[in-house]
Amino acid sequence: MPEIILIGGGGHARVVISILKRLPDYDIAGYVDKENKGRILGVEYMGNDAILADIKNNHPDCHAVIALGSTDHRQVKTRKRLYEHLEKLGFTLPVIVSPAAIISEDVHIDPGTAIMDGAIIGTGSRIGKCAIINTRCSVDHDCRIGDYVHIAPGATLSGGVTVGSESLVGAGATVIHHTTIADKCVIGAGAVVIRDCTSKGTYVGVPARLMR
Ligand code: JB2
Repeated sequence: MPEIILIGGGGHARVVISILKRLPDYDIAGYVDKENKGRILGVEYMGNDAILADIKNNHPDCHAVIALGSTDHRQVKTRKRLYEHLEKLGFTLPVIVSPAAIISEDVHIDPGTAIMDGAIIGTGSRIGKCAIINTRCSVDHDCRIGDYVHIAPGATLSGGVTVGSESLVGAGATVIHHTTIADKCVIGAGAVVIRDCTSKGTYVGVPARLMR
């Protein structure tokens, strides 16, 4: 079985580990974090990011999953930086799909993206690289989700929604059908988006409005 390492050893990483353990696909070799958090769910600490090149040299077929999930916008930048670094080092970043997710026919998901427990992806949807479709999200038919996007737990995207790259959709937010969210937007938890969010910024409330 191919080996996989996790990048990050926090809350989201523990959720990813619990999914990986239910999949028949990988042996978890360890996790890489800025800090040594000891064993997490039985997974050993390997070192900080400086060790990644050595890991790749010693385990040429090792895969990697970026397991940082915070809805803090800085974390999106960190995930992007780490993804580009891991690609340069030659790691493969597979798509991780929870066995408890439902993925319809004719869905395309780019590398490095994780689909968590209870998520539903409707037919015709396209999901970019290194995105997180978190626990119990609903992404209905024909959605377009950009690179590094995080759809937080319980968010609902109706059919034909576009979410631009590096955007975050907060927990429990609702986005009505055929609306577009620009790149680098943050949609607050529980917000209801009924109009396009055309410029980068933070949108909150019901209906969602750009915060000044
Ligand atoms: O550059 C980095 C780096 N920056 C932060 N490289 C590596 N290898 N690791 C990094 N980290 C590590 O990510 C931190 O040291 C920390 O251990 C981990 C982030 O953990 P935290 O628990 O703070 O956040 P999370 O992203 O795992 O989970 C948050 O977001 C999820 C979506 C939590 O708030 C969860 O509750 C939430 N479900």
